[in-house]
Amino acid sequence: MTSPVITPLGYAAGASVAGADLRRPLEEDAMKTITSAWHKHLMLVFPDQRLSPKELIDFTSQFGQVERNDNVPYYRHPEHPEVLLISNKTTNGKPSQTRNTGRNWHADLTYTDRPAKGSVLMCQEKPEVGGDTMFANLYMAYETLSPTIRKFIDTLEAVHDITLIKGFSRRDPEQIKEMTRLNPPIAHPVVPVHPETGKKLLFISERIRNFVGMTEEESKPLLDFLNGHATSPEFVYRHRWSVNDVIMWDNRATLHIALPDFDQSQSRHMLRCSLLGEHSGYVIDNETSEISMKSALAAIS
Ligand SMILES: O=C(O)CCC(=O)C(=O)O
Ligand SMILES: [Fe+2]
Repeated sequence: MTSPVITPLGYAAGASVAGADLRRPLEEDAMKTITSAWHKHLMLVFPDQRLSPKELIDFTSQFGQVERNDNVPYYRHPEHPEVLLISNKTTNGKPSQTRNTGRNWHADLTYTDRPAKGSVLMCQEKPEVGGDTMFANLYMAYETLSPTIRKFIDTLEAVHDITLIKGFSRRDPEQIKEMTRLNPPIAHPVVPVHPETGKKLLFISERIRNFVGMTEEESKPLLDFLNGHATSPEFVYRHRWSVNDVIMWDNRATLHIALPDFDQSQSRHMLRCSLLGEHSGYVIDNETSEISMKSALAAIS
């Protein structure tokens, strides 16, 4: 079989992969080509793939262990817990709880102790125009910071908080309660080393509340700066979907955002599988937040 052909789509991220049929197991050579393109381009597009949920899981499982989504146990495919339904379609007259998923810059599952290694998203239905998804390259974000700020953030940890998902408070109250219980605030390093490429990156997100040891007030200007910097247009690839696109991103080295730039009366229906990431971070317990509280009080006294 011929090797897949990789064509870059953007400078910061994105490449398309032709000549691979994702319904079949990838041969060793194809796997090597795709994995190295994934690390280099961070986000790959496989056009014209029409996968069943099971085939999507099987494809994903070639890159690692597939996440079962136990931390967000509501939006799963009824027969396949590994598959999340990201959709604006109503079911039994009820609006979908995922109709506004991904509306701020984030990486998947950073509110858990195993942020996803990668995610695979397949487009089954899309609006006539818009409904694009953007990806930002977090290596470039880190490498373009000044040495002084890099030194300051190199040892920082950030508190990721599920309640900062945009539109979270408008979801079903019972589900909010349970998801908040399952996912207490958790700290992850701001500058991790990517386990496969060995490179440092800026692991920022709009779902961070504060930096560990800093108050929210102290954290906000730096957070705003780092989020704005990481998502500068020159670090971003914007994907305009076609039906039957399967995309796969490196969730450890990118942020993404799903844009609401489309006619909401038209269907947008996607299936997502994620890869289980490595263990990272620690839950913010009372003692840690007490330290933040004391410094917050010190700041105003
Ligand atoms: O619907 C999209 O384009 C992406 C939504 C999202 O953030 C995700 O599936 O992880
Ligand atoms: Fe996401």
